Order: sequence, then C-alpha cells, then structure tokens
Amino acid sequence: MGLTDEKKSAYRHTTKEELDRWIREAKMNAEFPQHRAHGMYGDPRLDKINREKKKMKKEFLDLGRQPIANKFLKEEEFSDEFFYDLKVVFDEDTKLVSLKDFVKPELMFNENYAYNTSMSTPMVNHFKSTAEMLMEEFRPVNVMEIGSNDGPFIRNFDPTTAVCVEPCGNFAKVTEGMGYQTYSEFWTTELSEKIKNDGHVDFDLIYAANCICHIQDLDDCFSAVANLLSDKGVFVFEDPSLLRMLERGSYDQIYDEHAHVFSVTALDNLLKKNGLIIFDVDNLSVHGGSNRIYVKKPNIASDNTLRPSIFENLKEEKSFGIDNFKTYEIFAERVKKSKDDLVELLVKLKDDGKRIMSIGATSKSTTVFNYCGISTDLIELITDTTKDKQGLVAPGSHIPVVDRESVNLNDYDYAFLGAWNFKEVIADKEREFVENGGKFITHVPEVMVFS
Ligand code: DWN
Repeated sequence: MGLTDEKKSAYRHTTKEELDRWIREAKMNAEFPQHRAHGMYGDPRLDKINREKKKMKKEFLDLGRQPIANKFLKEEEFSDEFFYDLKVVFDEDTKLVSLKDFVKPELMFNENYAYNTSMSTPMVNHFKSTAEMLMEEFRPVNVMEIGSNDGPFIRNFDPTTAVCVEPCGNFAKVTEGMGYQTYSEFWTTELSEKIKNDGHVDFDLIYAANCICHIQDLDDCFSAVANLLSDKGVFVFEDPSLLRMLERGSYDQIYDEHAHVFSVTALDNLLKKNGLIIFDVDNLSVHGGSNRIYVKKPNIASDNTLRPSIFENLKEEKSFGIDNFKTYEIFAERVKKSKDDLVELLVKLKDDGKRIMSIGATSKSTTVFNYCGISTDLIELITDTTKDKQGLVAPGSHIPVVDRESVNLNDYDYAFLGAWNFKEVIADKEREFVENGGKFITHVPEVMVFS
C-alpha cells in the first residue's frame, strides 16, 4: 500500500498544525490500546507486516514510559508532551532486535529535529575520512546519501553528481543550500521510483550513517536500495552494533528513533531476502561501537568479493549467543541492575550534599533519565554544545539544557556523562574540573565514578 498524497506532501512541509494533530492522534492511540496497532501506531502497511511476524517476536526488555528522545521542549509544551511504552523484542526468525511498538516517524523526524551532526567535531572528522576512504576504494561517480543530516558526509562529494535524502526539513534546507539536490522525504520504494523518474541513473555508492536503524520497514528500505544501486554499486551503511551494546550494557542505545539495533547476523538474513549481500564489515568505535556494512548485488561480476570480516563477525556474534533468546534475558537483568545502581549512587551523593550535573543532552540520556526516573532533584542541569537544545529542557525529565559556557563546572562535584561515547574528548576538555576535585559518573559498562 502506498502513501497518500496528503501524507507525502506532509513529509515535505510539516506545519505546526499537522505536528499537533499527529501528536493528538498518536496520544489517542497510546491511551486506547485497543486502537493501537502493533507497528507504527496505525500504519496499515506495517500493521500487516507485524501481524505476520508477531508470533516470532519475543519481548525481553521494558524501558518504561518514554518521551520523544530528541524533542527538547519549552515549559508551555509540557502538557502536550507525547509518551509511549518503550519495549524491546527479539525476532526468533530473523534474529533482529527491534522496538515492540514503533513511534510514528513524523513525530521524531520533522522540521524541528535537534541533532545536527556538524556540532560534533569528532563526527565531522569521522565522515570526512569515511568519504575519502570510499572515494579511494570504489571511485564512485553517482552518489546518494540517505539521512544526510546537515551534510558532513555529502559535502565531500561533487554536488553535480550527488543526491541527498533527508526527511527533516531543517537539514534538507542546509544541503540544498550547499547545492545538493535534496529529497526531503522518508526513504521508501516509492521515493526510489520517483528519483528514478527524475532521470537519475543508478548510483555507484549509496551511503547512510545512523539512519537505516531508524527505518521501521526494512524490507521496503532494502528493496528501495536495490532499485537504485548500479550493478557494480556498493551500499555502505553504519549503525550502532548490537554486540557492543550487549557487551557494554549500553541499553541507552534503545530509544524511539532506533527502531532496530543491528547485528551482522540479522542484517545478513534481511539483506539476502531482498536480493543484496554483505561483502565486508568494519567494526568502528564511533557511537559506542558501530558496524559499517558493505553491501552489493549478488552474482554480478564485481571486484568486491566476500571479505573474511563478514565470517569473523558472524562467528563472534554466534559465540556471544546473539541468536539465542537467553542472551537477551541476561541483558535485561543487567539493565535492571544498572538502573538500581545508578539511582542508589545519585541518591547517596545528593544525601551527602553533593551537586551533580550532566554533559551531553543525548537521545541516550533521555532513555536513562526516564527509565531511572531521574529529574532535577538528582541532576541539576545538562550542558550541550548544540544551540537548538540550549534554553530548553530535556524530554520527560525536564532537566534544563544550557550552554557549557554559561556554567562554572567547579560549582559541581560530579558530572554524569550523557555523551559517554565521547568520554575521552570530554575528559580532555574538562581537565580543570578534575584538577579541582570534580568526578565523572558513567553507567557504561557499569555504574562507576572516575576522574
Ligand atoms: O542515530 C543518532 C545518533 C547518531 O545521534 C540519532 N538517533 C540521534 C543522536 O544520538 P545522540 O543524541 O545519543 O548522539 P551523540 O552524538 O552521542 O550526541 C552528543 C551530544 O553531546 C550532542 O548534542 C553534542 C553534545 N556534546 C557536548 O555537549 N559536548 C558533545 C561533545 C563531544 C561535547 O564535548
């Protein structure tokens, strides 16, 4: 079933009225579970897919009532704040880990999306070196990026041969301004047809970073990629690794946007079904441990033969038990302990009269603060370098987010690392805080204090 014209144009021009209506509808579905479809809160296409697969999906984790992870808000928006139940399932058939109920994409990815990659220097460097490596290795002519955000990857390619797909209107405008043709729509087979009809020849490189795991209907996503990939083309995407999440206990990789947390095992199963195969995997340190997956069309003469990394990754995941439900039950126990330990530590520190703040207003910290019930009684404020988050409060917890420059860290005894994935960068920047007796708190791989 295709998207209606109304929905398609709504993707491109999200008005305040539309956003309010979606929130109202989604709230109604959440409040009346009998009306609430498993899947995308009422999208018939996904309901059907989920009904077919439902019996294979086993729930293992309940992270409670959660808000939209990146929806930083003003006080007057509190009464309209949208919450949903964040539960996680394991699919015995494909071995895919996903959210039990997906949140309507328009509630998360719209004109007000707050995460812009270019605010993070380490990520800008990461995308520059990734682009250089891909150019060197594959010499692509026509390039497309799905989920181009504010352009740190695509800016390394020629605007006359590169195309962007970005549903968040605020970022689509940025890459358009840089000269790249940008489709401000969600990635679907319909969009792939439209791009074809617009006269684009098949792409030699289709790239996506921290985006494919956001896409709820993966069969549609991968068949859309197959539709536009040239015969010798490569599809390269990177997303957080399920194995690293399980090893590190970093349950905060789970939030509304992350519809799935990928293992190589599950991707291997899903891509094959859609006429694509993985030929290489890079294990990356970014975002607390990610995998970069290299994909091609099978049975087509190409220089990209299967590399050992794919078998090594599958073997490592198998020996960890990634295909075994018991592994996820054990993980869930660890998550509960992490919550108990963190709350106990913060309460004790407050009882001892200590002052605690947090660094990095991340999507991840939305999960932690809401799952653990942490609010301003325990953590006074969060600093974040992103201008669009400053002056607002964090989703659900309503902890104020402020510019780092406006805070004297020496007034605080402890800093929780909401952006624990940038631990080294932050510890380096905040040497003075530590020299003055300040300490950091993290919950990854377990709750601990360090300096
Ligand atoms: O997939 C996603 C990833 C890539 O980014 C999205 N779904 C949303 C987002 O997730 P996140 O919010 O957990 O991402 P980060 O990259 O861990 O966010 C870091 C935050 O911390 C940014 O808002 C910038 C901020 N920051 C800071 O205040 N001081 C970062 C650094 C390095 C710093 O020194």
